[in-house]
Amino acid sequence: MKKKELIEKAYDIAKAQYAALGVDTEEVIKNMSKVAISLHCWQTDDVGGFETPDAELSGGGIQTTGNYPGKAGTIEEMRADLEKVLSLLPGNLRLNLHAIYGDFGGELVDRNQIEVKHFQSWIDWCKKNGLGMDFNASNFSHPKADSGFTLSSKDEETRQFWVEHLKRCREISAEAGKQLGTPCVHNTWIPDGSKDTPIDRNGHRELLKKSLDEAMATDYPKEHMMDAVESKLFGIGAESMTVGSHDFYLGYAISRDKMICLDNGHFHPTEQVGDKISACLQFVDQVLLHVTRPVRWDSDHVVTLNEDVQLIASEIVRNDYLDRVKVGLDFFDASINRIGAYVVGTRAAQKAFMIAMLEPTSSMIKMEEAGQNFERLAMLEELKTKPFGAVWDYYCLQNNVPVGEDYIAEVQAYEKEVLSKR
Ligand code: RNT
Ligand code: ZN
Repeated sequence: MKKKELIEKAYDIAKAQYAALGVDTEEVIKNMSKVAISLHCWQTDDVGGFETPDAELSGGGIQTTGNYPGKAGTIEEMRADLEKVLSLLPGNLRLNLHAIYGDFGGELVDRNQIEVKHFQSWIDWCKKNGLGMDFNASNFSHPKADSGFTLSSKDEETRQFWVEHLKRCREISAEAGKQLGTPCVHNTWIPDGSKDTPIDRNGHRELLKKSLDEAMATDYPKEHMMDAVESKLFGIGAESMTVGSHDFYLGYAISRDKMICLDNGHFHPTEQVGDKISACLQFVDQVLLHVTRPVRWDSDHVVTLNEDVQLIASEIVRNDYLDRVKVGLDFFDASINRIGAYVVGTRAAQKAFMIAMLEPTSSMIKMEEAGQNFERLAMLEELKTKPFGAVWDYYCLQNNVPVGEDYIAEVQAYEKEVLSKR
């Protein structure tokens, strides 16, 4: 039997099996277009950016490990890599850009000088590729971040420098959202914190609040840009205190009508971001996610289809929160083929959403409300071995992207033809 026929046949059987549970797989496939995943540009080059030719990630307690050959060194290489990635992914995608990835044309443009013109070619690229764009201020890999404090710095010049950076990033975001006709989510994450026990936690938090208020004083229409703030528990070199903790930013987001960004590598290892979504959404309008895979710490391993990611997706789908939760990815593994990393990680997140949609939620809520907890547990277990893969394969086939493991060969070919020659 031909491969295509096999996929279709398997899908027909799966469709009937899910129908028996009251789940319409055709509807699920249609609804997958509502899941927009923002592809973080920084997996292409280990968060290096284009400010200087050999830029490397430094500071801020985030780091890549590994030096697998073939990383993107120029904007052209990065775009070629992203285009390859896009060709291997089904579904609705966006681009998530960091400010250090501007099109600076070899000129040294400091962070407090960036302008829309440095990102116009990215906006055009997004338009050409049918993508929405999201954006991030870059408060790391810079001498003015070396002290460990940026927006919460007690050095007024340093603080002002980063306030200016953030202002400009928001302006660029608003313009990108305007031009592309879809709101650009601007996320603020800063590394500010202290390696050893600080005395004045409060002082830095007051400064961070002040800086954010100053930088966000300009209101942009929500159709153009939305602000998110990202908390963190700790970083390497900032083990004892993080200024922008979860309590801080949740309070900030609620009081200023901002989005809270939940990165699932930024909490105590037994906390689940999936559990936080419905809690936060009682009080904030929208949530931004950084989906990642923390291994023992905020290691930013490539996302896989694990229980944490599944709970996140299930919570969003069960509660019909797809329009209130924006999904971004945040991982950077320099030890494996970077294109492959994107495909594995993005597909894993997409699979989690599809699995969530294949759940007969309303009948399971009925069980729960009737106190049928054995039945609920049994269903949760049984659903794990339903033929999800057949629906996923069919979805990829319909989207004209490689089905199942077929993308491996495509990534290998790209490595041979392009990456290995860099
Ligand atoms: C760092 C945060 C932040 C970064 C990116 C590069 O711990 O997760 O989101 O990973 O902005
Ligand atoms: Zn993050």
